[in-house]
Amino acid sequence: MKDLVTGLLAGKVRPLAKAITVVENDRSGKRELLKEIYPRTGNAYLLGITGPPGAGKSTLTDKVISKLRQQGKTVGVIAVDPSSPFSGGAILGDRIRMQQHALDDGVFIRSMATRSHLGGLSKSAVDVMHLMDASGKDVIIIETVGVGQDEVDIVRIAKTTVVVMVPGLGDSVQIAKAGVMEIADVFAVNKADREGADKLFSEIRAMLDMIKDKDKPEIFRTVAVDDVGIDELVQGIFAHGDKVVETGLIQKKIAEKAESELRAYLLDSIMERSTTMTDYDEIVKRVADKQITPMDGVDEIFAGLGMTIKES
Ligand SMILES: Nc1nc2c(ncn2[C@@H]2O[C@H](COP(=O)(O)OP(=O)(O)OP(=O)(O)O)[C@@H](O)[C@H]2O)c(=O)[nH]1
Ligand SMILES: [Mg+2]
Repeated sequence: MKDLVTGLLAGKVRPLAKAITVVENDRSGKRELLKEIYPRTGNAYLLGITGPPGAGKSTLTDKVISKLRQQGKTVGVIAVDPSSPFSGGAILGDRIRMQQHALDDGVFIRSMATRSHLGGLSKSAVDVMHLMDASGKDVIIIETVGVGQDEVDIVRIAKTTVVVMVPGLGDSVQIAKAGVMEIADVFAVNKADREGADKLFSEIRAMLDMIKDKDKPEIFRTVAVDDVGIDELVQGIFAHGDKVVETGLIQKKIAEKAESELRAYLLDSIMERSTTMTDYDEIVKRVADKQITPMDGVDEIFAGLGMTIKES
């Protein structure tokens, strides 16, 4: 364990890979490992990239990695639950799309097909992020498919969140519905080589004008496959990061991140303990049979766990 931690903190590739396996598979030693490295985290630039399936997030990530490497920065990538029907066998798709970095020791890419059973960004994704952070990666990119809760979670974790949009997926109402207006720090209108990109650009701008009078996210046009617009996007990302630090918003973000992590562990730990209780199924059945309310069921579970709830 000591060697593992030392190697990891020194930025070595194999200890990092090994540590990730420990965390992902919930192996013994995970707790101790995280405890050792946790104080050494918090230095990486956490960059969220989210958007609908097949929007070109991985292709874009691949190009962003190249720019960051040119700037001498080391990069970690976590692709959470890549599940797009577009790339069919998405993890393989990610490998192919980012394989030019496979032999680069300054880049570490991990695809994870895991998701917390409660939905949202899985704990292990966050723990893997900590490992990469502690191993000294300058930038960690977290790619998530933007459907539902993940987007909200990534926003609580990342310093900057890029929302990737593509023409042809629907009108402005859908943009608004998806909730992306609230979470985007930077927009990338990708596949700008396609028809409808200008229209999408204007729609996003109009929507932002409607809901925000200051701190409007910048919108960039990109053609990820052709490496077009990536320089500007990367500049825009770091400009946002600078602003977050200048305005002091970073403190709020750090606190939110901690709370979000704590919450994930809290919920998981309660669920884990509850569902392994002997009479858990029995309680579920009684709720189904309308013998008790879900609220009473929770009281019984908590009582079974030796916890008491004060009436509020
Ligand atoms: N025309 C065009 N195609 C693009 C562009 N960027 C990506 N693509 C293509 O879009 C498809 C999906 O790209 P990915 O990078 O896998 O998209 P993704 O958002 O990561 O997909 P998932 O992670 O599976 O949701 C691939 O066939 C890419 O080659 C672009 O700018 N223009
Ligand atoms: Mg992808």
